[in-house]
Amino acid sequence: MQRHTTLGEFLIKNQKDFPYAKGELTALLSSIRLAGKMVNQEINKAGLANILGAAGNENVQGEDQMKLDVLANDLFISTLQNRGEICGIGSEEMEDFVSFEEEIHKDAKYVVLMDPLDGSSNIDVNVSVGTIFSIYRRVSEPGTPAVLEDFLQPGNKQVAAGYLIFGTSTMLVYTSGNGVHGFTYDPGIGSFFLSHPKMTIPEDGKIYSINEGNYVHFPDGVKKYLKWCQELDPTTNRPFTSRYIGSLVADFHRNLLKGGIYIYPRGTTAPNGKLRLLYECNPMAFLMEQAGGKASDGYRRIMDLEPTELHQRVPFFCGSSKMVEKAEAFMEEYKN
Ligand code: P6P
Repeated sequence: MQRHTTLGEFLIKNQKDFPYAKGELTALLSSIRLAGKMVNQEINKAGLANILGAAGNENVQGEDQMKLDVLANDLFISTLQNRGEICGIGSEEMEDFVSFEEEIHKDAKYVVLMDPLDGSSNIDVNVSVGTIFSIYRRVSEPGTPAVLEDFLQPGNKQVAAGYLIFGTSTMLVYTSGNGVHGFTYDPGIGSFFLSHPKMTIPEDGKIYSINEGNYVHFPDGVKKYLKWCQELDPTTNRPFTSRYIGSLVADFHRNLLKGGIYIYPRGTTAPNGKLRLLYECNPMAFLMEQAGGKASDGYRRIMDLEPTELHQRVPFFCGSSKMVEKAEAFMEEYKN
């Protein structure tokens, strides 16, 4: 009987691709898979279990912390802490990173940065949300507490990255530097199955994703690019289509499959843009480059930016290489 490969089987078959000790990536992704299943369970019953609505707290970003944000953060931390491979986690939902210092962590070589539930403001209206994760080898000595430098590494040092998207179906999409692979969750069996091997983004596209409500605050280069996208020119498939879900993982996933560009630029209300470098832009940039696309801050490659703070924000241009290059050309021409 023909059947799809499970995530576990795929990881075992391909662990030679992970340039470190055998089985470590499998263990890392297995714990993310387990936490993903638990978060999926909670999201699917959110409307019933009175876990909708703000938890009454604010996260470090000053945003209302939805109850599921808190739950997702706790689930991922408790699951990842039970692995010996990880010595610490940085999360959008926590001001500082946490360091794991139990006996099982004495040989831990990795740290994880994550946005446990991105786009969570969409939960109440039943729109797709996601989890984003980024994995690095620690730079400090194994057996010692994790330090900030373990987390403030440029994106080009990532060993793996991915996301879970909780949409019409739940998927886990990851890369460890050998292409991008997508797995769809079958809740009846409780397993993720390989549904999208070697995902690649079309070199060009005609979908642009940006919150045009902020138009008045955009840099001139973005304004000029948007007007270019909206001009009538059938020879270049214009006008393009505007699609913006307000959930980075959902917009990214659609563009990855169909081609397109996602832009969150700087603006007077967000002088450095809104998205965070370490646990949103870097992991998505790693995936995008592995899928044949590009990711920059409008000028510089995202994965070459040297981080200075755990929650720092950067402008984000990400998608089909030809679309990102066109937007960057406008940014260069109308630099302000
Ligand atoms: P705006 C969600 O809060 C998020 O971080 C991304 O998932 C999403 O693309 C963006 O912010 C939406 O921001 O300002 O357009 O509502």
